[in-house]
Amino acid sequence: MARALLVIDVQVDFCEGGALACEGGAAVASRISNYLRESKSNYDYVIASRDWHTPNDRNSGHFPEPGIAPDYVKTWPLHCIAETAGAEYHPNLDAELIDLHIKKGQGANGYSIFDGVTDSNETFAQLVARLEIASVDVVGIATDYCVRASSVDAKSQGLNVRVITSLTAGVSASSTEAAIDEMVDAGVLVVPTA
Ligand code: VGL
Repeated sequence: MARALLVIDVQVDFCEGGALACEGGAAVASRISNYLRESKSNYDYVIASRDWHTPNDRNSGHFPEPGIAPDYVKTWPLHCIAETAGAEYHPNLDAELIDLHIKKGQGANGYSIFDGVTDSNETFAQLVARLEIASVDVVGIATDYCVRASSVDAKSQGLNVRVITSLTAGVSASSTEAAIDEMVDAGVLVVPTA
């Protein structure tokens, strides 16, 4: 059975200067690159996701109605619009070290990597089954949204799941704390470092 590192949404818009910046995002991107240089051989696959929202569309309520402010809980400023600079991997993430790429959130909230597909339209769940992935370590942005949703889904799909918190950044401290409790309750192993 295989082991994978899931690198969630380390994108320009989720880091400092981006449309939905998470504090520490750019530093997390650098730390993930360093971690990969040291530890890539511990994984059979490195799989990265990107939020890839549909332009000129509310993406199933992920973006507020025009003229309404986002609440930063269920609605968000426009971010990670497909094919735009904000949707690219952050430059501090060494994308050469990624084996497989997943896009999610096309017309949808897409918080979980399980909502995503490869460029050949294989679902993430199909990919996990085909590659016989049994264990995943999860890193990336945001701890309290896409890392949480992806980890909890992976656990509910029967995988062994660890989240490495020093390689994550969150939207807010309070929701990150709540997300860690939720992940632990779901049976995810939450560890500070690998
Ligand atoms: C995310 C909020 C809104 C994430 C995406 O990648 O965690 N958070 N959309």
